[in-house]
Amino acid sequence: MKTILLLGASFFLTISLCSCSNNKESKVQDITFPQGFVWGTATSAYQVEGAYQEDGKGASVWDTYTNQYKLAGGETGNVAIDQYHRYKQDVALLKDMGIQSYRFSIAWTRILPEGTGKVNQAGIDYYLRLVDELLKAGIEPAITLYHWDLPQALADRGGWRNRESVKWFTDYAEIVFKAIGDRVKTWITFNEPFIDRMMIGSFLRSRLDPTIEPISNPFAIPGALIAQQAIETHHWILAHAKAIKIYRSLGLSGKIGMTLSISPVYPETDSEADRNAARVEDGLHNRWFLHPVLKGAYPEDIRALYLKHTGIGIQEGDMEVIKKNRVDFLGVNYYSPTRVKANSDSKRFGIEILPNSDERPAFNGEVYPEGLYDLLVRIDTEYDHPVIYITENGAGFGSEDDSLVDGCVHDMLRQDYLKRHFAEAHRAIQAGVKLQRYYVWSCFDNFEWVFGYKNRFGLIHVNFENQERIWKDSAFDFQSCIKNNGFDQ
Ligand code: GCO
Repeated sequence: MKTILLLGASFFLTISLCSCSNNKESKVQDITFPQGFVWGTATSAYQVEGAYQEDGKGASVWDTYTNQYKLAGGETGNVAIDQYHRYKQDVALLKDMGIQSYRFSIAWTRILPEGTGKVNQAGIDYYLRLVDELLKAGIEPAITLYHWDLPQALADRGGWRNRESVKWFTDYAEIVFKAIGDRVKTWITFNEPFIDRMMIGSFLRSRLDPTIEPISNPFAIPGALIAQQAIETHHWILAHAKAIKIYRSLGLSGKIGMTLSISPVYPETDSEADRNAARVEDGLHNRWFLHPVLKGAYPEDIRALYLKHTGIGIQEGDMEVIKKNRVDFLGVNYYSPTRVKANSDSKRFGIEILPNSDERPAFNGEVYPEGLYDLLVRIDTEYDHPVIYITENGAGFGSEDDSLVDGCVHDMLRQDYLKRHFAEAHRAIQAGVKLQRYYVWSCFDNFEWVFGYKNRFGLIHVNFENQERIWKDSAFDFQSCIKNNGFDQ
C-alpha cells in the first residue's frame, strides 16, 4: 500500500507543477462516472461561519467549549473563515471550481437563539441569502440540520440526555423546513452520531464530570462510557425519524437522509478472538446506526451489550416511528478504516484499536481507499441497496503538504488521496452500488474542532489572518474531475 502511495504521489507531483493555474482539457479518460453523478464539497456552520454573536445568534456548546473551556488551545470559531460575511465571494469560488452541490449546516442558534421559543428572523434570512446565492450560481444546496452545535441553553437543560431534546430538535427542524424547504431539495438531519456522542461526548464528560476518569486516548474509551452515551444516540435517531415524518407531512418534495461516519473494521488476524473484536467494534461504530437508519431496528448484540451497563431510553412506540420513517438516502463520511485485535485487558469491551502505521499519517487515520469500496459494497449488500451519497471524504497531512510557496500549494498527498478514493467509489458503482454523489471535505481550510486551525482539509487555502483564499493544486484537479466527470488514473 505504501509503495502505491509513493508512486501515486510522484505522479501527481508532475501534474501539480503545471496545474497550479491551468485546467486540463476534456478527453477520453480512464475513469468516467455515470451521467448525473453529483460532485460537491461539504462543510459545517461552526467551522466556517464566524459572526458568532451577530444578528441575534445565541451561544452554542462549541462557543462555550472554545471560548470558555479552551478546548482548541484558545482558538475559536468566533471568526473562522468569516463565511457569514463572505458567502458571495465563496459561492463564486465554488462556481469557478464547478461544484454542483454545496453541503453546509445550519446553526440552530441563529434560528432559535435559546434553542426553543422565539425565532430569530435574521438567522433565517442569512440562510435564505446563502441558498439563493447558491441557486443563482447553479449550485444545489444540501443542508445538514445538525452538525454538533447544540444551543448552550439546551445543554443547560440536560442536552441530548434529556428526552425533551427530541421535541426541541423536531420543532427546530419544522421551522427550517417551513422557511426554506421550498427551495432546498437535499436534507440531512444529523451528522455523525458516533463521533459526536460516543467520542467527543465521552471525552467531554470525562473532562467535566469529576466522577469519570479523564480520557486521554479517544481510541480507548471504556465500553461502559460508550454504553452510557447510547441513550443520547437513541434520542438522535428518534428525532431524526420524527423530523423525516414532519418533512414528508409538509408535502415537501426533496430527499432527506442522515450522515453516518462509517469505518470498516478489520481484525488483525483471522483468529476467532480478533474476528469477534472486529464484529463488536463494527457494532459500536457502524451497525448501531446503520441498523436503525436503514432497517428500523437496533442490532441485538450491541443492544444487549449496552443494556448490561445502562438503560438506552427506548420507550413504547419509538421503534415503530423509527421503522416507519426511513431515509431517502444514506450519507456516508469515510476517512479511514479501524484495525483491531482482541485484548482481554482492554476496557473497551476487550477490543484494542491498533495504531496507524502510515509513514505520512493523515489527520484522520490510515489512508486506505480500498476501505471505501469495502464499506460501500457491504452497505449495499447488507442493507438492501440504499441510495448512498458520500457526504464527506478528504484529508490533511500537515504543513509539508499544505505549505503556500510562491502563491501555490502543491498538496500532492491530498491530490493522491482524493483520486485514489474517487477511483474506489467508481469501482463500487461498477459493482452495482447506488452511489449518486460525492462531497469532498472540504472546499476551504476551516476550524477543525479541538485541533483548531492547524489541521487543514481544504481544496482552497485560507489565510486566517487576512481571509485570503488561494486554490491548492487539489482544487484544480477537482475542477478538472468535475468538468470531465472523471479523470485519468
Ligand atoms: C467530522 C466532521 C467534520 C470534520 C471532518 C474532518 O467528520 O468530524 O463531520 O466536521 O471537520 O470530518 O475531520
